[in-house]
Amino acid sequence: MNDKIASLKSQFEEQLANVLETAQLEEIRVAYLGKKGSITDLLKGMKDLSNEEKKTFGQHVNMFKAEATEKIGAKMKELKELQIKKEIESMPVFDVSMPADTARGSYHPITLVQRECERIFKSMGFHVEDYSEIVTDYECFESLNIPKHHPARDMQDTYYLDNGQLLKTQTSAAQNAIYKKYKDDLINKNIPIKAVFPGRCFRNEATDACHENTFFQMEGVMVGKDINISNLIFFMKTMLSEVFQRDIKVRLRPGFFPFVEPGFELDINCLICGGEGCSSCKHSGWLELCPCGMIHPEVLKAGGIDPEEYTGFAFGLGLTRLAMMKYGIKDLRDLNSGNLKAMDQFTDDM
Ligand code: FA5
Repeated sequence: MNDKIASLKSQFEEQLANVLETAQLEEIRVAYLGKKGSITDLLKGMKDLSNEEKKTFGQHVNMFKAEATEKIGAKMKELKELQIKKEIESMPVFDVSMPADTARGSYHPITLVQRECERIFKSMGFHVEDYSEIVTDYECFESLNIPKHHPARDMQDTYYLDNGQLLKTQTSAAQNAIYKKYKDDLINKNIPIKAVFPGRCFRNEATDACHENTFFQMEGVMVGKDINISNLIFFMKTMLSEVFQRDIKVRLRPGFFPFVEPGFELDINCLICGGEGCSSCKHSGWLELCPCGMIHPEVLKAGGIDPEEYTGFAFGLGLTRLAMMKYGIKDLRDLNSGNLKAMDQFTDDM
């Protein structure tokens, strides 16, 4: 019987030495230690032995069983470690000294033109103000001489909240707050109000190459003694020549906005088609960019400023359209597309 153990042992050792995978090892475990395994069979065969033989043979079989169990366990550990090592070796090498990935992202074209405009107006003594995107009906319309049921509201349908507030349709919605914020300095210290306030605007309208439902404007106001249309034209011209760094053809034509009198539309010659007409400018050769005008007396009054003593101008620059012209983007909807590849080509690294 002991010979039987010895030959099984050497067979086991040989098989174990040739194992390369865990599945193979499991097969060996079952073949020797399983319910119908060879070692289990040896134990079962002991019933025919004498008590004395049972004692020594049983001892040897149990020693072999313990030894086989331990060796299978150790082999399993070894194979698993080998497997992990192989996986690690097959992973791509992470080299800390490699140069950084250059596709790091960049500022959005609208952010770039907004910052450029802020820089230009700051250099001319304007404050840059921030204002909320959710405003009241008073801020967006009534304080701007647009009472309820005024037809001018039809042009600026927007998204309303249950509490009656709305997503602002125009940056003009901040005018009233700005006048109230700075009027004391104007009245008591004769410091003119000079502020620009960029912001996101929302309108429920059909979109096309030059209209989005979400777009950016930058409002600007200047209020003081004897402010007139020449001042307005000067600031508009300076801003455009600084942004484009070259002469740009513009035209000023009458425009109606209830909060200015007189009011103008400032159009820019389409830089996509050079004025010949294309889908970006609705085939007119011109793009409405910056409506403006002299602030209506009722609007100054609503802001706590006496229109008999002070005058001012206001403008509402279409920042999204300015980015479109500056970067030659044919369809401004691309600007909201979130397509990094499309945007990357227009912008600098951060
Ligand atoms: C206004 O929003 C007035 N608040 C501007 C203003 C301010 C006039 C102060 C007088 C004094 P308008 O709706 O035209 O005006 O919009 C102004 C500019 O915003 C447009 O010339 C255009 O450049 C841009 N704009 C308007 N609607 C959209 C739109 N749907 N998509 C992209 N840009 C738009």
